[in-house]
Formats: sequence, structure tokens, C-alpha cells
Amino acid sequence: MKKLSALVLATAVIASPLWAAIQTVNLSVPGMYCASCPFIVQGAIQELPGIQSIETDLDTRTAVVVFDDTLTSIDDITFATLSVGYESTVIEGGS
Ligand SMILES: [Cu+2]
Repeated sequence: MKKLSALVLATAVIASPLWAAIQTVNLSVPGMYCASCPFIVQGAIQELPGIQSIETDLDTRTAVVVFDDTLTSIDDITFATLSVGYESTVIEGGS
């Protein structure tokens, strides 16, 4: 088990420069209702590794996150928003 995780880690380190991909995800964050909500959501996402940019929009209650998918996943991002009290879901049809 220890040997396997070391191998996986080594593979990930070697592989990242080759397959590093910058992805954009559009999220619906219906729980944002006041001016400070977007900042709380942004702050939570910002803690994750590989985040390139975050744009939140209170009017449409959405967040557009640009991230390095070798460092962070969409699941990580939605978990981060949930951890500060905002459920978020991927908007279908987003880039
Ligand atoms: Cu608020």
C-alpha cells in the first residue's frame, strides 16, 4: 500500500507538466444573497491549490473558476464552497 501510493505520487509529479490543463468551470451558487457572500465563496475557493482566477456574480449567483486540473478538481471546488455554507453545482453547457 505504501509502495503503491509512492508510485502514484511519483507518476503524478512526472505527469503534471505533460498533462497540466487549465480548465474553466461555471458554477451556480444559489445561496449567495448579499454583497459579502461572493467574498466568502471566493475566499474558500482561493484556498485550493492551482486556482488561477475566480469571478463571482451576485446578480446571477454564479461563480466562474479557472483552475489547473492537475492540482484541483471540480469536486474540490464544490466541496470548498459547501464547507463555508454555499452549495454549488456545475452549470451545464459551460465552457
Ligand atoms: Cu451574504
